[in-house]
Amino acid sequence: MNINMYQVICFGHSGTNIINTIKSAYPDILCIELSADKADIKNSNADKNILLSEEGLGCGLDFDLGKALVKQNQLKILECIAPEKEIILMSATGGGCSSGSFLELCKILHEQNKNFSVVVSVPFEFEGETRSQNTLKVLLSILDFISKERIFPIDNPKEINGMTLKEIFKLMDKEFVQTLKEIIMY
Ligand SMILES: Nc1nc2c(ncn2[C@@H]2O[C@H](COP(=O)(O)OP(=O)(O)OP(=O)(O)O)[C@@H](O)[C@H]2O)c(=O)[nH]1
Ligand SMILES: [Mg+2]
Repeated sequence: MNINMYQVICFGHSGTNIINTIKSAYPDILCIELSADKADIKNSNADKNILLSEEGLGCGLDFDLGKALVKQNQLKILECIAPEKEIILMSATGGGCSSGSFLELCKILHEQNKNFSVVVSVPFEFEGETRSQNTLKVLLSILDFISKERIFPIDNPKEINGMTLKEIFKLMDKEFVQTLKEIIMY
């Protein structure tokens, strides 16, 4: 299994947790974190971290802001991407970065004729309408930028009774790592 051939790009708060879980399993894989929230960048074990906004307060679930910030930082982001490595974007969609920034980067990579895969999860219904709407926007447009064979969905756990949100998301982080492993082994 040659993890040196791959690079992983993640988004927002969930992105930091996904990357940190990946890094504890595969310390040598190149990871890039994009977030508008300076706390995510501070907590991140990624090799490269890009703070998308100077304020550093996150996107506040604003999909369009997440998109705009990636557009503004396009050159900086493209500079961080290793040209020789396969690109895997991973996102727990629902937030401003994890939906808007993620979708905008898919669009940019498509325009640059770069091949990439995506691994995505969707928010739980109980997380509210705004998050569902953000995810819906991703799902409605993503096929404009990538074919469905390159999209790897993460299922939400069915049995969550008695678990805290933190425990649930930790479980999902592990699913992202498992899917990464499957992509690499394939
Ligand atoms: N795998 C995983 N998913 C998470 C975690 N925390 C939250 N999520 C999921 O990820 C979705 C997006 O949340 P965040 O990552 O916090 O969103 P964000 O991109 O930081 O949003 P903004 O602050 O608006 O930019 C949520 O709706 C949850 O479903 C986590 O630690 N791991
Ligand atoms: Mg956030």
